[in-house]
Amino acid sequence: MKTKLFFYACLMAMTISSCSKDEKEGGNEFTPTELTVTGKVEKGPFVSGSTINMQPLNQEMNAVGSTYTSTITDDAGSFTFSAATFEQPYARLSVDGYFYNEYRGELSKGTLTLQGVVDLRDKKTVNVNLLTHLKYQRVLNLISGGKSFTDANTQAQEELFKAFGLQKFNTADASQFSVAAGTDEAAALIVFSSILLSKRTEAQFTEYLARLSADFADDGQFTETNKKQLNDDRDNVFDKLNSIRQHLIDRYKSLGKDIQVKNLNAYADWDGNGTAGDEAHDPSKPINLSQTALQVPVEGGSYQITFNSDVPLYLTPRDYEGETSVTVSLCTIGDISATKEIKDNKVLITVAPAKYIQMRKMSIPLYDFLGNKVAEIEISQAGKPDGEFLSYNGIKLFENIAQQFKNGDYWGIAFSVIEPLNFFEHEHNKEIVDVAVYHLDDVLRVYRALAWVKTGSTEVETGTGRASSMVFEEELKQAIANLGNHVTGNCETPRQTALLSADVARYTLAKIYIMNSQNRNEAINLLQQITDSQRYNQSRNVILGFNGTVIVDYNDILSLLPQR
Ligand SMILES: [Ca+2]
Ligand SMILES: [Ca+2]
Repeated sequence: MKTKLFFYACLMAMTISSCSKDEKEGGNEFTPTELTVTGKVEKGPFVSGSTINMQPLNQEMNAVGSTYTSTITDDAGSFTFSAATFEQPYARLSVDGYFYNEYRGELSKGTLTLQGVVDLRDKKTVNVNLLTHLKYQRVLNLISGGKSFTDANTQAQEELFKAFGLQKFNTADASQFSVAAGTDEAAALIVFSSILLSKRTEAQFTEYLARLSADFADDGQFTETNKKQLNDDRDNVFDKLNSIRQHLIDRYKSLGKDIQVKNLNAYADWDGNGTAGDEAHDPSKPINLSQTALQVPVEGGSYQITFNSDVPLYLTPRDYEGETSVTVSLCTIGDISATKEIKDNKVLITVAPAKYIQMRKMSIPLYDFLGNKVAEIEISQAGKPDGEFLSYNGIKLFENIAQQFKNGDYWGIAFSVIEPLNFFEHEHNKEIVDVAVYHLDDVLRVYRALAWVKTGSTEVETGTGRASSMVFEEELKQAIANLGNHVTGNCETPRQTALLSADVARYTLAKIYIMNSQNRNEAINLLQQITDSQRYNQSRNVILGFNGTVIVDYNDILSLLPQR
């Protein structure tokens, strides 16, 4: 299990209002100007009292003049720098404080420093966030290499966005991204920040940011080691996105602000192909399969299904943790045995010969990279009439029943079926198909009732108390309806013991009527159904037996019927 620990970054949104009188946007000339810089820490991580520094810079990004210091003055993270005169339009902003840890839903235990370098001529909202922080050193390096602030800032951003597959956001400067804005950019920033924070402690996070900043600063790229770490971070964050999103919404709500946050799935390069957000299937572009259902014969076969899809498809969902096999205690319920692979927009399926007695069905879901099920192929395979159906437990149970009948241990049978019957009742509710293999629940109920008949008692234990054996009437009627009309005869295998004939249920119910002096006519009727079936005669007289021990004999039935 991945740890639940998660940190969210401190993100500052700083609006900068300027009273500059003589700006030349985009140019290098700048008239010394008095500016009032007001800002806002959006996320409330920088609680009241956290420090904000603003250092004026020259074109070479060297500090000029003294540093201005301010503090966060409210829970919303607002701050103001009183009016000051700037010789150049550049400033480094740095904030030091506690931040909201979204994974834990509490404030961080340690502080964090974030920086950004800004062009104060930009009248738009200027935010300092993890994006601006990570590109900060790179911008400085490029400027010291001779680039203008604008060129350096543009290049550093393009390099950084490329590293995270965020190229489509190139046109908007990261300093305009705002986590609370409800936009695509906000979502991208949230996911980006989440990936960097991942499950780190504050100390680890600070160290990691320093490492990444230094790596990115030299050439606008991350080393293979850091790339791998970032990929691991990305993978770690994937299944936390919903909680991250909710934590953000809740956090802002507690601060009195309702924010919108987009579904975060589309804002990281989950499949590592260089583009974020191209992993999810677009439902408006239907996926066409050449076939959506296969009817496979007993002997199996190989099939090829072609598809076209807007995104690559996968046979297993993301974070797949192996087969979840349904284990059923008495029946072997194997899925259809099939191998499958996807190759060149084709699903190749090879189905093995059927092993099981019953018709089997399975579906092969197809997923996009994010694990959304986007299509499905249904497969059904005919059952093998003499195929397997008992599990090890099933074999043991029916071996035991046969042995107990042989030994005359009828009480033992009556009680040994209680647990498996409870199990079946449970499984019935879940609609697991095993009982339908051969209505093994009905089979067990017939054996239970027959065992009580064999004890000679009309007062029985039902598992919930004592009752008349008439209590078995309804379930025996159900068994007569459900079980096959064939000869069970002398059972030599657990399989034969399990495939009980409805005739045994008819006999058992008739005996119960007779023993309880009830429904005499119906008893006769049931017994006559057995004799009229022509399934038995004087030489084929075993209706039920176990390895030579006869339990129900045709002659027993004849003796119960009135002489014609
Ligand atoms: Ca590097
Ligand atoms: Ca991608």
